[in-house]
Amino acid sequence: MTGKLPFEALSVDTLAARLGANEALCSHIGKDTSRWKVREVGDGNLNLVFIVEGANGAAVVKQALPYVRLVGDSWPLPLKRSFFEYHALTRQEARAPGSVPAIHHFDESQALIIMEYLSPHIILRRALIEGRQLPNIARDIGLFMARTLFRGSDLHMATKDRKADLALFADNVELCDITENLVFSDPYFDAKMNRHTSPQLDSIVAELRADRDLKVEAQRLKHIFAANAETLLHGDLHSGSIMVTATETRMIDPEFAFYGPIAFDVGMLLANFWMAFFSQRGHEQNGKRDTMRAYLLDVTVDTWSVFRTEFSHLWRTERTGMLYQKSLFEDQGDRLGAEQALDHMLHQVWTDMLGFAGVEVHRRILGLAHNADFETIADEDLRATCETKALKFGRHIAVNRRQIHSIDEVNTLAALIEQENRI
Ligand code: SR1
Ligand code: MG
Repeated sequence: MTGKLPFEALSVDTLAARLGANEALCSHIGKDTSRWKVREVGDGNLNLVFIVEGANGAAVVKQALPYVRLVGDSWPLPLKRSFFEYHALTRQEARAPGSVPAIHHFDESQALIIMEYLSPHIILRRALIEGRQLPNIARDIGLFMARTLFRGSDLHMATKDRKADLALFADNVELCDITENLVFSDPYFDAKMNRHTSPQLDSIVAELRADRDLKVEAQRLKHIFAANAETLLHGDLHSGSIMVTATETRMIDPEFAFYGPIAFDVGMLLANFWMAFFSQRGHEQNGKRDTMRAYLLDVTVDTWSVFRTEFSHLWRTERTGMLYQKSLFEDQGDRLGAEQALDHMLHQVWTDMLGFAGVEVHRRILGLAHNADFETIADEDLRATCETKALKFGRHIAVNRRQIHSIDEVNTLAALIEQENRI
């Protein structure tokens, strides 16, 4: 395919004819298209995703559609998100090598990326719903976040390069707009596309929407999200954007990438572990999930700890950008000054991270885009019980984030709410 043809969505039936001459694809899976097997496996909210198997291997072909797949063509969405995804993947690979799928080919006009087929990886969210404990996720995701978020910022990059990237990703307007509305505003009023488990949640939903402190906090967080262009974010780092095996972890789908606050990726990710925690009660048909619950809380502790430790390490060894220059601190014999500034920064990330986590929990239960952790609980009363606990937890950490000082404190609260002893 040349890059000049007008956009046309691929299908299982047309893919081999359309991409049969693509050198990158052929070199990875074999050029005999009569032996290609194509499956469409996309179950996300936005795009088409195909797995193409040939005589010599397999690859993934991901193509953006000119609308939101979840809603249909009544909600147009530009193809350029594929461009941002491609550029985010190349930066993530450079900053955290081995953490994302390898890119084989990018075609801007067809909005498609051909990339490594990760096998036998499955989506992390699915693994957590099934009650599987992955030993390395906290380490792998904690490192990924620290490395990409530190190395994409003015703490590390040459200011000219960072400003060029800031300008490049600033055009990802429509995907930012989705987050700005779906995460920070829609859950807190009766927005058109919202839905929730009804009638079970009706009263708590009304309570949350009437909660002035919560609404103000959500808008303060939206303000930080929109105004604090600190680093290149993944932008949609939830457990559905991570693929795992027992030992390997890869981050996928950074089409929401843009320059925003460090705390956003961290908060969204931890929120998804806390939602997995609160949903376990709904997945206990084959036995109690007590050890899974304990595992999930341990994962939040370890992820935060790995993130903090690696971020601190990079602060001490790779602080080459224009912020908190070594010339002001270490080079003046003031190592403690640099440590003080680091503490300050990590404290800010901690506080904002809790807020972002709180609103992420809310939007997955009250907004348009729900998650399978709760959605796959068929018994609606049981689902609503799990969701109610998560909503209370989310409200508490968002509104009280400045008074919460440790992740153990957060997890003690989560455990008490889960046991219905608190709030
Ligand atoms: C209309 S898109 C809904 C959600 O799907 C994506 O994965 C993002 O999380 C977005 O908010
Ligand atoms: Mg996605």
